[in-house]
Amino acid sequence: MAHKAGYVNIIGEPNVGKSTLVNALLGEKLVITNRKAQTTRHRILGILNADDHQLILSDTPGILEPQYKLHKSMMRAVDEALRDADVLVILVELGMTPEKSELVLKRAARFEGPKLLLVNKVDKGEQVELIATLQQWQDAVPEAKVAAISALHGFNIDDLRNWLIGMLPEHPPYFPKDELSDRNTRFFVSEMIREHVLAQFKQEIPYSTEVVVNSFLDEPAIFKIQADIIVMREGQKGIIIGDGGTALRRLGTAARKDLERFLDRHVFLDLKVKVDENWRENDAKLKNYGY
Ligand SMILES: Nc1nc2c(ncn2[C@@H]2O[C@H](COP(=O)(O)OP(=O)(O)OP(=O)(O)O)[C@@H](O)[C@H]2O)c(=O)[nH]1
Ligand SMILES: [Mg+2]
Repeated sequence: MAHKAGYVNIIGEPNVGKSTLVNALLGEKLVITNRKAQTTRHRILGILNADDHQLILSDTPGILEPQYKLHKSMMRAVDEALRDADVLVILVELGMTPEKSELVLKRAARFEGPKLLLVNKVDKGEQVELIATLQQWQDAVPEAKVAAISALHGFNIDDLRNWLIGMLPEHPPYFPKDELSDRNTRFFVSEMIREHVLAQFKQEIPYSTEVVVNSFLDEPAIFKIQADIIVMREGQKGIIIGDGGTALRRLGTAARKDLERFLDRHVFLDLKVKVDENWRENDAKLKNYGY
């Protein structure tokens, strides 16, 4: 039996649902999602394994005009995804138009392999609007197969998974068959903590925060995790800690519960908040933080 394997790389504007789509195709929550834009900062692979195929899904940061060095690193991750894709998925959402999607379409035009253009969040609109929208995208990207999905509600996801598997080239597996991602547990621990920062805090805080896991001790009955929440100003530190430490305690409790589910073990989570004014602009710091 011939084995199929390949990279299906998903690109699109911030917040269109790329990470939600990766989770939906995997059938489990791997990558973090949030209603705020710029949630994903790295390229992250999610791997779907079966006896005769290996579908490698690549989540990427949303495409934007870089404002600082962190953004530049995020856009390098997108460019890397354009280079090694076997299939490119261009994700847009209902309400967007090709005219206003130049940043994404220009990048997608550089890719010469098979393309899917998927209109996500179709649960939010009417049927007539959808038909016109699909036609608009088909005219703008004639070489792509265009389809409607709802990543959040699972609409067309099973069909999509089958199409994608059908489009994979014959190739031996790229990763051992028991691997679910190219990222390690420690990476997902820091992302889960950051997801709770995104969920609990507003305005500039999500964009100014990085989470660094300093120690991750696997002891018989418990994981002991110490992580720093890095922010850019004293004021942000004060907000994250909250009056008498209440906000930080709430964050710690919520993150710990998620981590216990993920690690299937009791977790002791020690969070510290630190200020590092220019981490988003400093090459050495970005490198140190994995960008
Ligand atoms: N109604 C609806 N909402 C969706 C759908 N898919 C995703 N969302 C929501 O859209 C928001 C953004 O989803 P993400 O998956 O984080 O989007 P993303 O493209 O990965 O965003 P960035 O990583 O910031 O670029 C979240 O609030 C999702 O729940 C959908 O099919 N329908
Ligand atoms: Mg994302």
